This record gives sequence, C-alpha cells and structure tokens, in this order.
Amino acid sequence: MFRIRQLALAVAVGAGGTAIAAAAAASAAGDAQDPQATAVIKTAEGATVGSLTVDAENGPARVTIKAQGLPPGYHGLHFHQTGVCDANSKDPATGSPFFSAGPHLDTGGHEHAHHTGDLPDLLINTDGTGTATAVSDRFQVDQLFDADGTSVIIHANADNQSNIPDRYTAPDGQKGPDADTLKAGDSGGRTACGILQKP
Ligand SMILES: [Cu+2]
Ligand SMILES: [Zn+2]
Repeated sequence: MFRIRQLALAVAVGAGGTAIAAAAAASAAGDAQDPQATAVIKTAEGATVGSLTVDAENGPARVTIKAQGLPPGYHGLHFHQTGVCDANSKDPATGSPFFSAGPHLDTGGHEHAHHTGDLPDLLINTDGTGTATAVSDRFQVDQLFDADGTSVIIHANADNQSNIPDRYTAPDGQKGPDADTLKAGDSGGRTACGILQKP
C-alpha cells in the first residue's frame, strides 16, 4: 500500500500537477480526501472540540479524529448506536449528558471491548489537542447510516477495554471485569458527541 502511494506521488510530481501531488501527500499522511462519513464533535455546552472522518475507499474503514480544547490524558472513544446528541438527555444512573446516543454501536451481542463501534483511546496532550487514526474492519460505512443513525462519543476517562486481570477481585469475590466494565470500559461520562453524516 505504501509503495503504491509513493508511486502515485512520484507520478503526480512528474506530471507537474501540484494539486494532485498535494492530495497524494495528504493521503499518505492519513487524511481522508473524500471521506464517506464525517462528524463535528461538540460538548454539552455546544463548544466544538473535534472533527472526525471515516474513509473506507481502500478497504477497512480508516477513522481519523482531530480534537482540541479537551482535558489532557486518555479518553474513551466509541461509535454509539443512535445518531442523536442531545445534551439535555441525561443518563438516569450517572447524570451524564448525551444519553440519547444510546449504548456502544454493536451488531452482534458483543461485550465491551468487542463492540462493533469500539475504538482505541484518544490521547489528548497537555495543550488540549489530540489526533488519532484507527483502522477497523468491524463495521461497514453503510452500517453507520442505518435507520437511527450513529454518533461518536468522547468520554471523560480512559477506557480500560475491559482489561481487568483476574488478580483483581471485587468485594463480592468476582474476579475480572464486572457488568459495568463489560458495558463501556469504565470510561465515565460523555464529554462530547458528534453525529455521523454523509459529506
Ligand atoms: Cu462511548
Ligand atoms: Zn464497547
């Protein structure tokens, strides 16, 4: 794949096509030129803190997120079942906004972190910015545009991906991840939400 991109870049430069060369260079850097899905990600207060693209042109979906204005550290990142980002929709159990987005997108009754919409954590740097790209073969772009749509959520805390080794024992004696962990990886409240849209 990389060799093909290098070749495309060389051909474009050889032809003197500045725009084509720039596009090829951007593609090599991981930026989607013609994404099949995009999202603008906002906090419950309405501040825009990120953007997301999904590009599946060359095989498995490449998810790219660029974020700013967020607390430093790791943040859980997932596609959620429903494309509704209602800040006034509160989780009755935790009080988190964006309850309207529903649980993690999943097409097969999986537990976390095997959900269709589970993604690696987003690392936010000390300046509040973060960029991440993940390639996932767990979903097709069409599935993001099902009847109720799909959203992307950035969480308050790190996602432990249900990685609770058996040496950790709950007060009730249960080893490993409990039901809560197997739901969402203990990634906490929903800090920001974006609705997947066709460009
Ligand atoms: Cu989530
Ligand atoms: Zn999940």
